[in-house]
Formats: sequence, C-alpha cells, structure tokens
Amino acid sequence: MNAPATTRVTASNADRYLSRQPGQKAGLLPRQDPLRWPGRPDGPLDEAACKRFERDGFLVLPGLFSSAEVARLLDATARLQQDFHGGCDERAVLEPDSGSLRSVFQVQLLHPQLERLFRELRLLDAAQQLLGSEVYLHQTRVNYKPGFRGREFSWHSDFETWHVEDGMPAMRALSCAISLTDNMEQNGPLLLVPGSQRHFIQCAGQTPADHYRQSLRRQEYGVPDPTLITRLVSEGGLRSIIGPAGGVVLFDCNTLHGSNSNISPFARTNIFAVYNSVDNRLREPYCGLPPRPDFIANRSQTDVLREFGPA
Ligand code: 6CS
Ligand code: FE
Repeated sequence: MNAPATTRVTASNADRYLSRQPGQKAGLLPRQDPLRWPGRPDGPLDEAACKRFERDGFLVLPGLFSSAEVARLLDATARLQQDFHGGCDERAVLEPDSGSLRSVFQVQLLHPQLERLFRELRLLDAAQQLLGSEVYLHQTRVNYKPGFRGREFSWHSDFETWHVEDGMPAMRALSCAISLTDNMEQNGPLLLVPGSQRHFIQCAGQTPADHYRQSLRRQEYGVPDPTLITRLVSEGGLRSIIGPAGGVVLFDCNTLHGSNSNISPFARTNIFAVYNSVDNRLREPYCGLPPRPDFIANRSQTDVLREFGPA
C-alpha cells in the first residue's frame, strides 16, 4: 500500500544532496549532475573554453567589457552605494564590524543600466550554452568590498546554500562575476578551487531560522570542514582571479570559493549575476525552513530572460 501522498517522497523531489541534516557529519558526495549540460552546443564559447569550464569549474573571460562600459557601470553601482549606505533597506547588507556597505542584492530592479547588463547576449548566451537551456536570474548583487573595511567571504559552495536554503534541485546554475575595479592579489580577489565542482561538500550543523541575516555578513553554517577544503585544494590547487576591470569569470554553482578581507586602500567592486536553468526552478528548501526572501532567491520572476529590446 502506498504511503499517503503527503509523506511519499517522490523520485523527482528526493534530496539527492543531503547537507546540514540533524546529526549529519561533514563529508564528500560525488556530483550527480553534468558539469556542462547538453542541449545548446552553439553559443559564444568555443570548445576549448567549454572544456576549461568543465575541467576547472570556472572560466575567465578577460576584457569582456570596455573601460567606457565599466565606467558607466561604476556610476550605477556608486549611485546604489549612496542610496543604500547605512543599510536602510533589507537588500543592503552591511559589513559585520564597520557598518560599511558590503552588498546590495536584486540590483536589476534598482538601476536600468543593471537591468540591461544581465540581458547582454555575451553573458546570456554563454550561460545558456553551459547550462543547456534558457535561463532566468536566481540572484544578483554588487559586492563592494571597500578598501580597508571589506571583510572576507568564508569558503563555501553556493549550491550547498541554494540547495539547502532555497530548494534548488540540481547543479544547473552558474555565477557571472564582472569586475568593476582591478582585482589584485592585494584587495581580496575571488579564490576558486579548480575541480572542486565535482564533489558535493556535505556540511554539518543545522541551519538557523532567518540564517541569511547573519550569513550574508559572515557565514558560519554551510562552511565546509577545513579537512575537506584542504583535500580539495591539494587535489586541484587554488586560483585567485586577478585582472583589470572589465574582466568576467563564470563559475559553476558548486565550485568551492571564498575571498580574503581587503585591507588595501583599493576597493574590489564586482557585480554578480546568477543564471539558473528554467528547468531548475526552486522547490521547497531542503532544510525544511521557510523560503528565503525573493531578493536573495528569486521565485517571482522566473520567466525566460531575453535580450533587452532596442534602446
Ligand atoms: O547565500 C547566498 O545566496 C550568498 N552567499 C554567498 C556567500 N555566496 C552566494 C550568495 O551571494
Ligand atoms: Fe558565493
């Protein structure tokens, strides 16, 4: 006799990536999803670039935006920095100790330049090609990482958080980071672990209620065990993404990453867009808590993202 519908766990919504379950220990599971999804072989990335993304879990695209485009985007993000300083709005996240502005989320709704940016075909087509489908925006943000006061982002896999806390079923999303200032060794560049995307890092500890209020400032749950980080770094190395403003790095939702504090005088300001496959829309959070707010995990505007119409 079948279990009543309310308790039956169907194959389609079973939790394939258990993490932060009661009594759970840290561990590694093999990835159960493609590294590069089939279905859209044509796009702006050549075969060598796609193979680098599959191998490393990220792809660096230097100089994708011109200095004139970067200047316009910097103006837009500086405007948001003025409008949101002091954290007057829940979409603005402040640094844990200085109160400086750390991040602003859902920026495509806050400035017309940014609404257009994420629909640029050089980004949209690349995301569709790697994810093998049409896409929508799961999350966007500006990370300001101001000079002297920009604090670190602990080691993590975005997918572990987006699966556990947002109900993202499969590893079929990617982040696109656009650098608006020079990313140097000295100002807290993004650190990525090549090859780490092949493992799902199970984290111990149960997710607190409203965890995002803390985690976006300083993350303590969903941070992998140091012995597992050490193992993945020893296997794949550690790559810091440095380069002049205007560069882009695309990284898989499950690639282990983090970044150091910025004690230099130079801001490291990057815009992030997370493209999710339209075949991977969010379900109920696997941690069993209520869904996170829309500005962090978009559930309300998940139609296919298309190129912006003529100006
Ligand atoms: O929780 C999140 O969605 C955010 N946290 C981090 C550290 N990276 C992804 C995302 O911005
Ligand atoms: Fe992240």
